[in-house]
Amino acid sequence: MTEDDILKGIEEAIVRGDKERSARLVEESLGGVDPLSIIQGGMMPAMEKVGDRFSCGEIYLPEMLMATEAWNEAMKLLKPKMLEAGESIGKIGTVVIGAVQTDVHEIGKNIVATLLSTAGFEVHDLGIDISASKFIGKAEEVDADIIAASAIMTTTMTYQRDILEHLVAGGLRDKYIVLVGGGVVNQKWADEIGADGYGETAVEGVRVAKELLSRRRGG
Ligand code: B12
Repeated sequence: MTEDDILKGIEEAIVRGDKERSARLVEESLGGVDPLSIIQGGMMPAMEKVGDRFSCGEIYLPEMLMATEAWNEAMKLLKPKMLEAGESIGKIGTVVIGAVQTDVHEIGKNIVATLLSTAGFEVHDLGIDISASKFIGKAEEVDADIIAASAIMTTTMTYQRDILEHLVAGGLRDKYIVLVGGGVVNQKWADEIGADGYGETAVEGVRVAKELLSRRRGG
C-alpha cells in the first residue's frame, strides 16, 4: 500500500465513524508515516467531508459524533508519538489554551495544544466552553505568555473578542500575547478584534506563537 492509500483508508474510516478501523490503520501506518502527515493528509480531510455532508443534510449530529469518536481513537495513538518527538526541547514559554465560551469543538484546539507542547511550550489546556474570565484567571495563575483561543463557529467567534475586551478592562492587555484560530476565524477578524496573532492551521499557529514570543523578548 502506498502512503496515499493508507491516508485514504484512514479518511474513509473516520468519515464512516469506524473507530476500530481508524485506530487499526493508524497503528499500522505509524512505522512508516509521520503522525502530522496522518493528521493533515488523512484525518483533517475526513472532517472536512463530514462537515460538508452535515451542511447539505446528508448526515446528522450522531454521524458527526461517530466521526469524532473515530478521530479520538486515532489521536490516542498519535498524540504520544508527537509528544515524544518534542521531549528533548527545553521550555520556551507558557500557553493557556481553550475553546471559547459555548463552543464545544475541541479537535482543532487539541491539535494546536499538542503541537505547541511538541514545540517546547508548557501548555495549560482548559478544554471547551471557556469564558473570558477563566482564560484570564488561568493565565494570571500560571504566569502565561500566550492566551490561545479557538472558535469554530460564527456564533462563538465573538467570544474571542470578549477575551480582548476583558483584558483591556482589567488593565492586562499588554501582559499577554493573544492568539486566535479555528474554522471560521481569519486574519481580518483577528485584526478587527485586536488579537496579536492568527493561525489558519495548527502548524501556522505554532509558528506565529514562536515568532510573537521571540519578538516580545527582543529576539
Ligand atoms: C466534529 C464536529 C462536531 C462535533 C465536535 C466534537 C468535538 N469533540 O470536537 C460535534 C458533533 C459535537 C459538533 C457539534 C456541533 N456542530 Co460541529 N462540526 C464538526 C466538524 C464536522 C469538524 C470540526 C473539526 O474538528 N474539524 C477538524 C479540525 C482539525 O479543524 P479545525 O477545528 O478548523 O482546526 C484547525 C484550524 O482551524 C486550527 N485551529 C483550531 N483552533 C485553533 C486555535 C488557535 C489559537 C489557532 C492558532 C489555530 C486553531 O488548527 C486546526 C488544525 O489545523 C465541523 C465541520 C468542519 N468543516 O469544520 C462541524 C461544524 C464546525 N459544526 C457546526 C455546527 C453547526 C455544530 C452544531 C451547532 C450542530 C447542532 N445542530 O447541534 C453543534 C454545536 C456545538 C457547540 N455548541 O459547539 C458547523 C458550524 C457552522 C458555522 N460556520 O458556524 C460546522 C462547520 C458544520 C457545518 N458545515 O455546518 N460538531
